[in-house]
Amino acid sequence: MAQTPVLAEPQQAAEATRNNDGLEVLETREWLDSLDYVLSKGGPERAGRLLQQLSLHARRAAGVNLPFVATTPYQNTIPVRQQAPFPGSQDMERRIKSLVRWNAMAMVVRANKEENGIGGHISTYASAANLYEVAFNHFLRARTENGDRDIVYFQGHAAPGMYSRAFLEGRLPKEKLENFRRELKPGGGLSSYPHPWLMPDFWEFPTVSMGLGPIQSIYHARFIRYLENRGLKTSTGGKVWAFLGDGEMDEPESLGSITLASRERLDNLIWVINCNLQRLDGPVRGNGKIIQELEAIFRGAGWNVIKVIWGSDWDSLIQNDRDGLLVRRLGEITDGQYQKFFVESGAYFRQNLFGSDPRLLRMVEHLSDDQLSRLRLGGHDPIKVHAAYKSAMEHTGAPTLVLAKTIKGYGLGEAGEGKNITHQQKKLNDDELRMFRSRFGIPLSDEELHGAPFYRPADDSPEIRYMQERRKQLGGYMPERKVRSKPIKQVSESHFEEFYKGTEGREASTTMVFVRLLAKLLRDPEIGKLIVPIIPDEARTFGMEALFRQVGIYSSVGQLYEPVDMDTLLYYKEAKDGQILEEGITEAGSISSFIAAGTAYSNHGINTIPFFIYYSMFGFQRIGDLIWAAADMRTRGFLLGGTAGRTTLAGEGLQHQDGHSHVLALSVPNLLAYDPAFAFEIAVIIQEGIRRMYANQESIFYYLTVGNEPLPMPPMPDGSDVREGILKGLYLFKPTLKKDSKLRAQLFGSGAIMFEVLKAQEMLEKYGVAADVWSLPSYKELYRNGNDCDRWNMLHPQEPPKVPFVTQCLKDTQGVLVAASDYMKVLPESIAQWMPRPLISLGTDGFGRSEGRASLRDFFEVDAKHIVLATLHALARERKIESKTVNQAIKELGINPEKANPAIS
Ligand SMILES: Cc1ncc(C[n+]2csc(CCOP(=O)(O)OP(=O)(O)O)c2C)c(N)n1
Ligand SMILES: [Mg+2]
Repeated sequence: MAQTPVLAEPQQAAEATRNNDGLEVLETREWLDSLDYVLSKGGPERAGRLLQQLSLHARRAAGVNLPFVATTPYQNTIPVRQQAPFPGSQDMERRIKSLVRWNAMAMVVRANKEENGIGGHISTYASAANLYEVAFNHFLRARTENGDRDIVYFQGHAAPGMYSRAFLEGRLPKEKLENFRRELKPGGGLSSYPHPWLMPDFWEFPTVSMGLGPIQSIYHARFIRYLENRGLKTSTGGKVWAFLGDGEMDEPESLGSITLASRERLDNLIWVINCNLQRLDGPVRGNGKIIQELEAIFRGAGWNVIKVIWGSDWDSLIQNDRDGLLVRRLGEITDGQYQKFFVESGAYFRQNLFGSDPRLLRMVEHLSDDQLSRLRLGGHDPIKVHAAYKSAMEHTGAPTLVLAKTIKGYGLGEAGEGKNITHQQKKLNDDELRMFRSRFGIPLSDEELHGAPFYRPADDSPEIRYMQERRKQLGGYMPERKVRSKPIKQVSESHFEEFYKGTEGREASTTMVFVRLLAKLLRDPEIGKLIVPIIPDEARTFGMEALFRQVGIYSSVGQLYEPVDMDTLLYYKEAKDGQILEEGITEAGSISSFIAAGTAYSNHGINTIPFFIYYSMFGFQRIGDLIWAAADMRTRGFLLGGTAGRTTLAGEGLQHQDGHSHVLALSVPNLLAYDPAFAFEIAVIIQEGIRRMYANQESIFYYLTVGNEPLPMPPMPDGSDVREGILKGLYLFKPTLKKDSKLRAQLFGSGAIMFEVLKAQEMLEKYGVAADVWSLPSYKELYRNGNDCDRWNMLHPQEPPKVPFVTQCLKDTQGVLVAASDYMKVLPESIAQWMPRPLISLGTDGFGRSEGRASLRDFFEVDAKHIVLATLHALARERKIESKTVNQAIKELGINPEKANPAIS
């Protein structure tokens, strides 16, 4: 028989060997033996090099192209022999874990007994308990040896487990646990999920809106590097941990920024994804394999991926699987089928998993059906999870992802273990409680079980002593939120003075004013270094390129190339200690940086002051949920909606012109929102913002809209009440000089539309109307104040009533009231109820258009001529003038009364 040319004709060779199965098996065995020899002599690295050379040789000699595979076989990444030994007492930690499990379950069951439908989750923590307990006992450091700390994002709806642990640690009294999800009970309760706003001493990160924890953890880890590279924090090896769900990975925010983490080599970041294969309704990937899918994605993105699939019970099976039959079979089975195995008997498991091949059946013949059904998964095995975390802690040069396979509702048995309904399971009957109790060995008798009582051993019990000792070793309890920074001193008045004077006729946009003020603040010896400018690729749009050179763009590696504009004054300067976070086109990433910088006062004891400037349309509308999370987290800083206003941003059209961010801003309780018209208003607001947030340490943040229309900035009017008026939202900017006129009006303007109002004031004189012009930089502040007064008055019927600020300001005024804004009409209307007479509100309801400013303002009916018309109309309504005068004005002003309504056209 002619010898088969093995390398020259691979296809023929494959054919020949396929015809001769025995030969292939023999040949494979010989190669494997040789490889084993190399492994034993030269170790894994030598073996790896050899395999690479083999593949290279095969490609060169015969064009053998190994198919690209992003995944590794369906087995643990860390082989048994490389597994770090488990340092603790497994028995003690199992007992503690059981106690945490019990009380977490009891908390939800009791809450729902007390108030049907109050909700809560049992099955999520049940599946993740081991992932947390190994971390709490061995890894999560409240304080590292070097004085740093680990930052931990806990999976939001695993909160009962964290409360339960805190109860055992003696940090939360039983009464609080009894009031889980009943925060309004006397003495307070526990919030359903992590909310720093509601539990400011406990929770740090609100994670329950899925996807927000993952992206924030990446930007937080990167921000820590930024602080270190800029010398604001010493590098002491703290890690950022994020515990996440496998279903949660479907959120775009979860995966959208993972390459930033690898690009920035964030080896201070560890993600643990609890792969219980289920989400709320059912399997995450019934017909696929979520662990393999995520492994491919993250390996492709450059992460270090550690799979923890099989527990120690599987070790010998997998080690004896010399030909890889078992691992191949395990890799064939879909997640949906695995879920079925979890709920079925050992016999079913044997028949359906191992029954596909007699050789597989032989591998498990020494195990009974019962033993087979109890083979533990990796995520439930402390030894495997510990080894994975340890390896993650030691990995350098890239972030680590731990993919841990678990069963959702682990331990719930018939009540929901592995079942599709498990996520919603909130009640356990007495039988189910008994089973749970027995499975986890909780020392409660059958009689005691009814009502699912909490159980905490005495302070000096071995379990409590052990867990206290472990936490002491790791620097204290977690989670815990503390304000770690000291207040800053008030910023020097000198930075702001220039803006009070105005621009003496020169035109400047409010964006330019803001950038100039920012440049000044950046030079301040006290706070300059604390400022964090954040921009999603719009610096040139906002005229901020001068800052590139002034303070540099942050880059963890400096600048490894010669910038193309090196010979210009304002070249694109990247530097390791660069101050600007030039985030690229990611508003979600930028707001995550904003949050990291705006919470550094508590997380790291550093008063960084973020200024995040972005296209206003891509703020509240696009990343509103992250802004909501920022509010919950007590983030401090300034959001700047640039190129703001439906008619001030010319040309860009429907997708870009923002006429509603101020309406959306109404919804965020601790956010102050301003639409300033003038340079001095911006100066006053920012000065006050820094004072309140960083000197007074208030848990508020600011939103300012700034426009790009060049306008002459006037000086600040005299009067001690102007500053107060700006901050409270209303002040008289330009009173009429014709006080004795019979026809009177009060006009209100803000933002860029203020200048249309000023024009209207002049035009109205021709119609004999004397109008006062008010600047109204914050509808939100006025709205809030009005509501506050009304509420107080309602609750205190016999006290002298409080008078809303709007009412106070307008009490001595005369004439009709007209407001014009570049935002929706509902904004002025929101405060009309506290005005002394009816208000006509002009606003920009509707879709924007690609057009110039004048046409846009005509189209949306917010320009000077429409303000004039509205004023005349209001006067006619009050019978101060005749309707024919209004008709005449419509003609004179060139208004087409039959034009389509912009609100719906
Ligand atoms: C943005 C968002 N959408 C929907 C929900 C409602 N929700 C809460 S938990 C959950 C399922 C979570 O599944 P997974 O991430 O796999 O976590 P597990 O409970 O399985 O650990 C859903 C849909 C939410 N909290 N956030
Ligand atoms: Mg899940």
